[in-house]
Amino acid sequence: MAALIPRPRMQLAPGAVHVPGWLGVEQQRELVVACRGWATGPVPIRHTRLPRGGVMSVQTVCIGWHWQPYRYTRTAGDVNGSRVAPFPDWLAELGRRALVAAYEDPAAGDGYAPDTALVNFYDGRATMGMHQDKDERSGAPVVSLSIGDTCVFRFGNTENRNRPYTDVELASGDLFVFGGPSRFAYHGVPKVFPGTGDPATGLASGRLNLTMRVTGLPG
Ligand SMILES: O=C(O)CCC(=O)C(=O)O
Repeated sequence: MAALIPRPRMQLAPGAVHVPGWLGVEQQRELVVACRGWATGPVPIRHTRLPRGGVMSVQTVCIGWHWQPYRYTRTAGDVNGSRVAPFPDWLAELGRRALVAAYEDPAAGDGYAPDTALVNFYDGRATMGMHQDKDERSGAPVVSLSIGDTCVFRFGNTENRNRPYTDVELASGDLFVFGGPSRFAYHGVPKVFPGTGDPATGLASGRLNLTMRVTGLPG
């Protein structure tokens, strides 16, 4: 859906770039279909359990490598013990194109080889607290794609989860990349706005977010 007020590409901090409306509706539909497939197995989507007994409000399914607090494994010992679905080449290619678009540099995607993606589903009440993506042994950028309901994405600093931070709205089709000096910035999702997505994406309600990462792990 074309925005009434154009939303320009914006660099929030060095290495952290928001590209509104990067994915067209057809690409979003294809991603929704893929995510639905991964959500059913071999490792089904679930609410991640935290070591201190909490349960995350988002539902997550991983591909390539399975993330559980706070490590990556090939098999999902905290779910059903199965090996996660492989990370497809087409998604890695999408990741490379995302870097070219975000950094406006035709060479930005060269050598980028994401090997894991976390797919998060937010219902209208789900949120994600401020955290760093730091279980990867690589400083390669994180590529984030959003589909469905708009959310408030809070992008902070690399020191702690408090201010200074910037709130941006991530809408369906938006790309957000954080790499370079921003790679280990704290970030989170304090709010989702139910009913703001476009059902033409194939997602009738809720928000999907897919983050591609490079684990830096062997094999
Ligand atoms: O949903 C989002 O936009 C952010 C997801 C996120 O921070 C994560 O998966 O670590």
